[in-house]
Amino acid sequence: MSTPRYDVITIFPEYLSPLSLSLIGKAEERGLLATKVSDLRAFTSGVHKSVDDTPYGGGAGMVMSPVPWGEAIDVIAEEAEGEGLSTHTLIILTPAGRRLDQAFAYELAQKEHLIFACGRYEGIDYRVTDHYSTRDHFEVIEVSIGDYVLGGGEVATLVILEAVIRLIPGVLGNAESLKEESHTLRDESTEPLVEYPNFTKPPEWRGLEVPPELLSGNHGLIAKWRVAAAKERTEKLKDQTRE
Ligand code: 5OB
Repeated sequence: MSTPRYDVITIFPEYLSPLSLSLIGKAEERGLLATKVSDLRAFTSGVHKSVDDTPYGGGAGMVMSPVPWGEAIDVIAEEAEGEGLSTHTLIILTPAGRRLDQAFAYELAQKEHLIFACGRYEGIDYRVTDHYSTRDHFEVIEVSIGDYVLGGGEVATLVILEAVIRLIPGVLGNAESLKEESHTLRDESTEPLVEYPNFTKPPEWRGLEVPPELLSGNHGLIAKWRVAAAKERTEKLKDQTRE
């Protein structure tokens, strides 16, 4: 694949400043991907730079106008096409969208161009979803990061980008850390397990000892202990969401 590109459209560009830090920032410096944050207000006309209006049909709150969204998305798609990218995946952040999980993150990591539309207020006029769903070279996916309310899509975008970018070949130094991690770890019966607990030095801390199996040097014994510990941890987690 060509270098993937990640665009974010928001009325709070500074909210996305973590993109230039740490793993994502380093990956961009190494040329493994490109990111760009665009201010939705730059695509408004008039002195008030308004991006929202009252909902048709009445009700609380404000709805984001489709007009600046259409302008912004079209300009960004043209810019990406100028760089040789031919298909655009428009991601609209909404609690009504498909829930992010690890399998979905892998799917998104295969896309060459993601455009994140961060809504505020009561969301974006639904014609934006309808329009780009039928446009050539576009697909639209509404995405949620979980069943809770947020003020807007900005933090959800950061979560998705962090999950996706670390899956891009070359971004993580160690391919093993991708193989072994939580939600990928499975036992023989293929029930998904959370990760086993980890320990490091010192061997005793505040009266607590590291499980002796992990100090045994016996790799068969260690593997057995880890599967059992992961099962136990998975069961404990299930208990927390049972009444
Ligand atoms: N809550 N995922 C869960 C979300 C969300 C809220 C959003 C966007 C994605 O915007 C208000």
